Amino acid sequence: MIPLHRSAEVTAAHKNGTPIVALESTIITHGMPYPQNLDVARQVEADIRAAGATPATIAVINGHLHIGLEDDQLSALAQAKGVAKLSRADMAACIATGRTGATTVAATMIAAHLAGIAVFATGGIGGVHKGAENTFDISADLLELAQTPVTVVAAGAKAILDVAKTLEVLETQGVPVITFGQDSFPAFWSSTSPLKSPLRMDDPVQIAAAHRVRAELGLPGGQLVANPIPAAAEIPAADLAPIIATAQKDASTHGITGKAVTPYLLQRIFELTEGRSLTANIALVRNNARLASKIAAALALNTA
Ligand code: PSU
Ligand code: MN
Repeated sequence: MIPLHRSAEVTAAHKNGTPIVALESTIITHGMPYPQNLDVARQVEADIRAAGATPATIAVINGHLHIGLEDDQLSALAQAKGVAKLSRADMAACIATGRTGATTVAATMIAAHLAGIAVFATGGIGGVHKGAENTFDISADLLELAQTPVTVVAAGAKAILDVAKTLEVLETQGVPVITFGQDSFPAFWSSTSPLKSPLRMDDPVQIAAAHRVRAELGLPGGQLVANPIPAAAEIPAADLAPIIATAQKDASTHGITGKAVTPYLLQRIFELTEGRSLTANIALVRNNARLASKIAAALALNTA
């Protein structure tokens, strides 16, 4: 099996059976600008430690699969240029050729599962893009949730996606979509959407129990936990709609396709909101890290 390079604190947490929360690295390299990306990555790790769990930021560095980064590695990754964006399709090639790549939700789930980590916190998952009936642009994140047993805590799906179609694909793929503490499915920058969440739970212990029961039933795949952005940090959907429309128009004018679509839209929305989208993004990722820590703690208790 391919060697896993665990950070010192992840190695210790494994030995002690204490909770671990995986974190992706694409959000650092492709989701936010430097230096805010590094500040946020450090802050989210600190939030997880403060909640009594251990953070494991995942990335491929010079062909090595890292489960948990030391601070110098995190800092280098946040500033590196030309880092590959790795989804399920890209991971093996990146490792085989000794390159450096940041893991998306899909690739982070694969690596976390290999490393025995069951809970993962991020900002938003990839989904079905608007216009997917023409472009077929559906994130591999959705199919990963159907096959890899990791519980992913996100703030719902971004309004740059077709959220209704995203929920349909998740349902078809048999992925439980559990919204934490409310009936409405959250829309990333906004705490609510017009869509009802398929499932709701109000207690992280129940979410951990559902994770375990899925495995006991012999069902493959994970769970998507949708955690609404804290109300104080949200951007109303009505404010964002015209901005998203502009960003999407710009993407098509510039011929942006494939893997470049999500990073382009995020960057454009950051510019058009004069940084407000990033402030909201930071608040929701931190909120997700805290909930993921509670779920990981509940799972660790039951498996100890
Ligand atoms: N959502 C964000 N920031 C991000 C991403 C999503 O708010 O950086 C990244 C995640 O890594 C996610 C990926 O897995 O984009 C989805 O990309 P695609 O749509 O190309 O599958
Ligand atoms: Mn895509």
